[in-house]
Amino acid sequence: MLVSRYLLLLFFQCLSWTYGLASLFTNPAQVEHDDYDFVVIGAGAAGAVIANRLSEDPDIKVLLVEAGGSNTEGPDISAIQVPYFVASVDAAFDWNYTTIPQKTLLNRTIAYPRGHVLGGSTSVNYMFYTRGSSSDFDKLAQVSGDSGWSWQSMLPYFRKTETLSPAADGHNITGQVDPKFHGTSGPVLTSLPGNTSVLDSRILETTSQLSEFPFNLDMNSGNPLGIGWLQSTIGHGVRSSSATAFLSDAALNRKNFHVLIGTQATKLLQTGHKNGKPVFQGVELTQSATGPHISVTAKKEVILSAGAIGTPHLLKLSGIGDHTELNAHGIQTLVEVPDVGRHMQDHPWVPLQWYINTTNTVDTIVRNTTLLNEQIAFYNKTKGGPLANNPSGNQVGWFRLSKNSSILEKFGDSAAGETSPHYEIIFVNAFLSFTEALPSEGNFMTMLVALVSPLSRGSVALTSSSPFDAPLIDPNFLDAQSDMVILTEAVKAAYRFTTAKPWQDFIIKPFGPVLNTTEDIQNHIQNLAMTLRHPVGTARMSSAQDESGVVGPDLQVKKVEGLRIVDASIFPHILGAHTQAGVYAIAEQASDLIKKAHNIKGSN
Ligand SMILES: Cc1cc2nc3c(=O)[nH]c(=O)nc-3n(C[C@H](O)[C@H](O)[C@H](O)COP(=O)(O)OP(=O)(O)OC[C@H]3O[C@@H](n4cnc5c(N)ncnc54)[C@H](O)[C@@H]3O)c2cc1C
Ligand SMILES: *[C@@H]1O[C@H](CO)[C@@H](O)[C@H](O)[C@H]1NC(C)=O
Ligand SMILES: *[C@@H]1O[C@H](CO)[C@@H](O)[C@H](O)[C@H]1NC(C)=O
Ligand SMILES: *[C@@H]1O[C@H](CO)[C@@H](O)[C@H](O)[C@H]1NC(C)=O
Ligand SMILES: *[C@@H]1O[C@H](CO)[C@@H](O)[C@H](O)[C@H]1NC(C)=O
Ligand SMILES: *[C@@H]1O[C@H](CO)[C@@H](O)[C@H](O)[C@H]1NC(C)=O
Ligand SMILES: *[C@@H]1O[C@H](CO)[C@@H](O)[C@H](O)[C@H]1NC(C)=O
Ligand SMILES: *[C@@H]1O[C@H](CO)[C@@H](O)[C@H](O)[C@H]1NC(C)=O
Ligand SMILES: *[C@@H]1O[C@H](CO)[C@@H](O)[C@H](O)[C@H]1NC(C)=O
Ligand SMILES: CC(=O)N[C@H]1CO[C@H](CO)[C@@H](O)[C@@H]1O
Repeated sequence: MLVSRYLLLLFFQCLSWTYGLASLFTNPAQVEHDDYDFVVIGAGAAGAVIANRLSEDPDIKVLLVEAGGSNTEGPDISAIQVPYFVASVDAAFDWNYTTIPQKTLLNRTIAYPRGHVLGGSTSVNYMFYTRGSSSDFDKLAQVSGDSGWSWQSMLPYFRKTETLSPAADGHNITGQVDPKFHGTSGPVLTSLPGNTSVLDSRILETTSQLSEFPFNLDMNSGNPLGIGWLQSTIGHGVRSSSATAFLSDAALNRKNFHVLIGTQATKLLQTGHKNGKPVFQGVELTQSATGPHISVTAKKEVILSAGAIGTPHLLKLSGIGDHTELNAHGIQTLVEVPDVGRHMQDHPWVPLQWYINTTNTVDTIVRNTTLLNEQIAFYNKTKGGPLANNPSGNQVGWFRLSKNSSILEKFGDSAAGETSPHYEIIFVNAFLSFTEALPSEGNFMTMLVALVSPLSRGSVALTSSSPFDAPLIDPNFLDAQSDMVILTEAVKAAYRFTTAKPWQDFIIKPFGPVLNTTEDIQNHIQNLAMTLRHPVGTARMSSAQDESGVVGPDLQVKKVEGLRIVDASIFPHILGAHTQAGVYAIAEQASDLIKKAHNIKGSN
C-alpha cells in the first residue's frame, strides 16, 4: 500500500501549519535549568498524558522532552494525519531500529519501527483502539499486589482518555459498539470504520454460521473474545494521537508547560541521596552526538516515558541495570537492577491473502493514480471516503484455543485468564504485506493472524555506551515451543473461517501455496512472521516486596528515589490487545498517583 511521497507532498501541504506557540521549544538553551517540578522524557502515548495532566495545575511547572520533531509541521506530515497513508509513514518519524537475527525465523532480522516525533508511536501506529481483557488487568493487579491495576479500577481511566466520536461517513453505529463502556469527553478520539467494505456483510454472516467465531458487540468491554467492529483512534477522518490529544494548542499555551523537541535525553543523573537511596532527578540532554550537552534538574520527579526500547536503553546508559552487562561497556553500575531490558514480549503475526471475486477493495485505489487523486480531493473537501478509514480493515477477532485443546493440556494456559485471547485475526479488504509487493492483478482479502499470548521473552541490550548507538533488540519471537504451536493453530482457524458459506462464491484461491499441513504453516511462519510492534516488559512492574522487577506498583524505580517509569515497558506480561489504549490508561492512573504523592490538585 505504498504511495509515492511526491503525491503526499503535492496534495497535503494545505494540512500543515506553523507553530507560533510560546512553549514549544526547539533549542535546549530555551529551557530553564532547575525550575521544573517534573521533567518528563518522551512525548509518546504515556509521556504526553503525564505532562499534560501534571501541568493542569498552573502552579506545577513541567518540561516534556522529545527526541523527535513536530507532528504538524514538515514535508511528510500528511502521512501521519490521513489514516489511509499509515503504511507510507516515512523514516523521518522513525528510530529506524532492526531486531537482531531471530533464530526461530531463519535468522531473519525484522524492521522494528518506533515513533520519533511528538506523539511517539501513537503518531505512526495503525490506530487500533483495543484495551485488552479484564483478565489482563486483573492479572496485573495480582502480580503487582495492587488492586488499583485491576480491570474495574482501570475502566474509569480508559474512559477518561477517550471520546467515542462519529464514524467518518456518519453512519448509524448502533449495533457496532456498546457506548456504555466508552468515554464522552476524553482527549483521544475513537471511531468506528468510516467506509464500508465488501467483507463486512460476509464476516458478520460467518459469525452467525460458525460458532467458533461468534459476534462481539464491543471488544473493549473487558471481554474481547469473538469478532467485532474495529475501533480506531481516528476522529473526523483524521488520526488522533497523544500529540493531537494532549499537546494541543491549548495545552501548549499553558505558561507552566514547556515542550522541548528535537532533543534526546542521554543520561539520568544522580543528584543526591534520600532515605538511604540514590536520587535521580537530573537529566542530561543534547541535540546531537557532537553537540553541547546540558542538564536539567526536576524539583519533584523525573518521569521516564521513552517507551519499551528507549526506557531500558536510557536506564542502562545511566548505570541502572545488570552490572555484568554495564561493566562490559565500561559503564559504572550505580544501581543494580538486573531486570532492566529483560523479559521483553511482543506479538508476532503472519499474513494470509486470498484472491477475491470483486473489484471493490483498497487494491483498486492503490493501483490507480487517477482514482487515488479523486479520493484525495474528496478527502480534502470532506475528511471522508476510503482515505478516512483505517486501511487495516473493519473487523477484528480475538480467540481462545478450545477448552479441550491438547495444547492447553500440554503447555498450560499462556493467556492471562478466561477473557484473554490466545490469537487474533484481523480482516483486511486489501493485499497487506510488509515483505511482498501487491500483485499487478487481482483484488484481495488479507487475514493478519497474530499470536497475542506469547510466552517467549526477549531483551533490549546495549551495543555500546553511546546513546546514539541503537540497542540490540531481541523479541526472541516463537522461542517458546508453545508459541509456534499456538500460532500454527491460529492459521488453521483462519482457514476454517473461509469454509463458511459466504466465502464459497467469493474467495477465488489463496495467494501463494495452500498451507495444507502443519509443516507448510510452520514454513510460512518462519519465512514471513513479522512484529505487530507491541514491545512491553523491559522495565516490568512487580510487587513492592519482590526483589526482581524494575518498578513497584507505584511505578517508582526500585532502590531509587525521584524516578518513575510510565510507558509500555512496565507491563509484566503483554496484553492480549494492541497496546496503545492500555498505555494511555496506565498513564492516566499514574498521573493521579503522582498528583496524590505530591499533594497536587486535580486527581480523581
Ligand atoms: C508502526 C506501529 C504500529 C502500531 N500499531 C498499533 C495499533 O494499531 N494500535 C495500538 O494500540 N498500538 C499500536 N502500536 C503500539 C503503540 O503505539 C505503543 O504501544 C505505544 O505508543 C507505546 O507508548 P509508549 O509511551 O510506551 O511509547 P511511544 O509511544 O513509542 O513513545 C516513546 C517516546 O519517547 C521518545 N524517546 C525515546 N527515547 C528518548 C530519549 N532518550 N530522549 C527523548 N525522547 C525519547 C520517542 O521518540 C517517543 O516519542 C504500534 C506501534 C508502531 C510503532
Ligand atoms: C531514520 O532515518 C531517516 C532517513 O534516513 C532519518 O531522516 C531519521 O532522522 C532517522 N531517525 C533517527 C532517529 O535517526
Ligand atoms: C542461525 O544462526 C545461528 C548462529 O549463527 C546458527 O547456529 C544457525 O544455524 C542459523 N540458523 C539458520 C537457519 O541459518
Ligand atoms: C440508529 O439505529 C437504531 C437501531 O436501528 C435506532 O434505534 C436509532 O434511532 C438510530 N439512530 C439514529 C440517530 O438514527
Ligand atoms: C465471480 O462472480 C460472478 C458472479 O457475481 C461469477 O459469474 C464468476 O464466475 C465469479 N468468478 C469466479 C472466478 O469465481
Ligand atoms: C482509474 O480510475 C479512474 C477514475 O475513477 C477511472 O476512470 C479509470 O477507468 C480507472 N482506470 C483503470 C485502469 O481502472
Ligand atoms: C485541498 O484543499 C486546499 C484548500 O483547502 C486546496 O488548496 C488544495 O488544492 C486541495 N487539494 C486537492 C488535491 O484537492
Ligand atoms: C473438543 O471439543 C469440540 C467441540 O466443542 C469437538 O468438536 C472436538 O472434537 C474436541 N476435540 C478434542 C481433541 O477432544
Ligand atoms: C493441498 O490442497 C490443495 C487444494 O485443496 C490440493 O490441490 C493439494 O493436493 C493439497 N496438497 C497436499 C500435499 O495435500
Ligand atoms: C475501498 C472501499 O471499499 N471503498 C468503499 C467506501 O464506501 C463507498 C460508499 O459506500 C464505496 O462505494 C466504496 O467502495
